[in-house]
Amino acid sequence: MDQTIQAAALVTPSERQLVWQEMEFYGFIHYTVNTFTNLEWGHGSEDPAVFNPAELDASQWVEVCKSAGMKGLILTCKHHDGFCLWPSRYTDHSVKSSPWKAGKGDLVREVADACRAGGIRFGIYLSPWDLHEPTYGDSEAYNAYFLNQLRELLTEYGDIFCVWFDGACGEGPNGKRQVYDWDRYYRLIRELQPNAVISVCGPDVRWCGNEAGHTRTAEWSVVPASMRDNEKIQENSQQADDGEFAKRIHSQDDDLGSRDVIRDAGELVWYPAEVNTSIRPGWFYHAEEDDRVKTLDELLNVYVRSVGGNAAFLLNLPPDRRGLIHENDAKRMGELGQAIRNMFPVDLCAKATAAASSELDDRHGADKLFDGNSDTFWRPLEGMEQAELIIDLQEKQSFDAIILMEQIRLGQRIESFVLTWKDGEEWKALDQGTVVGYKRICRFGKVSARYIKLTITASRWFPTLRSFQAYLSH
Ligand code: FUL
Repeated sequence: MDQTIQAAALVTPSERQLVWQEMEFYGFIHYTVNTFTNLEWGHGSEDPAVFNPAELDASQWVEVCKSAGMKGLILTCKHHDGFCLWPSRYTDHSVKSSPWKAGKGDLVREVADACRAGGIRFGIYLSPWDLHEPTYGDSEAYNAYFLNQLRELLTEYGDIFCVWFDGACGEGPNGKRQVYDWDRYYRLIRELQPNAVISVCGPDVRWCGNEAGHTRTAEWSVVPASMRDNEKIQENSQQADDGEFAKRIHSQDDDLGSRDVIRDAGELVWYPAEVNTSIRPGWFYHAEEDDRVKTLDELLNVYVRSVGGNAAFLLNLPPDRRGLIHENDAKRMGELGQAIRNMFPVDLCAKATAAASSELDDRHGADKLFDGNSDTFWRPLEGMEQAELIIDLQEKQSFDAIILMEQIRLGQRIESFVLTWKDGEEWKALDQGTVVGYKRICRFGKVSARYIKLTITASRWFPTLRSFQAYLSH
């Protein structure tokens, strides 16, 4: 048995990464002075007086997110222009200098409270790059400023599920050069919000490498430790506000974790992917994009390929100058939620049984695929890299989707699989794929069958499976 492959199979997620992965789909809110100046990247010299939404309603944002089935929301508390959506003690460049609520407003609080009231989780985006703050570029002084701001956000707004650090910086050769003290930022987050994941320029959640919603055919959560290198993440991030970056799809390699890649990669880490894109071309609201909201098909496609492709889906919704998510976007989100519910209405495997080519013992039998318990799972004997499961639906049923989930507490192991269905005495092709990981959604033309076969054609050391579900969309 190849030592590297066994070592790869043994790389497992932290508890915070497991909890985060179960969130699957959550929202991004880009809001700041840019919303009022019609820019994507502010300059840092904006007058806080421009920030004055008359109808801002954070509970509408939360309701829109929930209508699509999102389980959380991340707010740009400070974007690159440096304007703070909370009344930070460390700068006046914030909502307290704006006419909104006569300078008494705190948008971070309003959003955090609305999330809590609506039963979804709250996360923060704090841009390390800051075009306003005078200490930026004086590395030590700015690091102290940044840590102070982080401390405010991490101590005054309740539970935070995610701290999202952007890699973008476009200052060019004549710009200020700030050396970020990432380790101190991370230590503070671990101390104050130990359950929060640190994403993108952080060790817990990996940026998928593009902003266009492109997904990999095989998304590995076990990748070389070098993927966590912030310098590299920053190099690949947006460098200029030219409207082009968000459309580019191949900003990173398509294969980050196959046997060929990991064999000589040295240390491996659990670093699962997040796919982030915006519902419109821009991250911030622009009235001229009101008719350029992504179509339902486009959004569904990204949803299935990300959530159903071992990644999480972070979808941006930019509120407008009123302080509301525009009607067109809100409508599309409602449609998306409905379409997702229609795709997976009732699990047809509730009464199914299964026969496996190998089972470790009774506690890891194939019946565990259908018990709805996220802790239990099927696994074969050690060293069985290939396996076969025949699922008996008890009667003939029609279905057009199958969901597979590995028990990722034990790592990510499946490398390829084939699904077939029994037609008389013949097994006919249904679908095939590469990795499974947390979740793989397989969709195909409707078939009617009593028996389905899952053949795991390659895996690392031995595969696990926590759930097998079948659905007929309507
Ligand atoms: C990028 C930023 O430059 C964009 O403005 C946006 O915040 C996006 C999520 O990340 O790198």
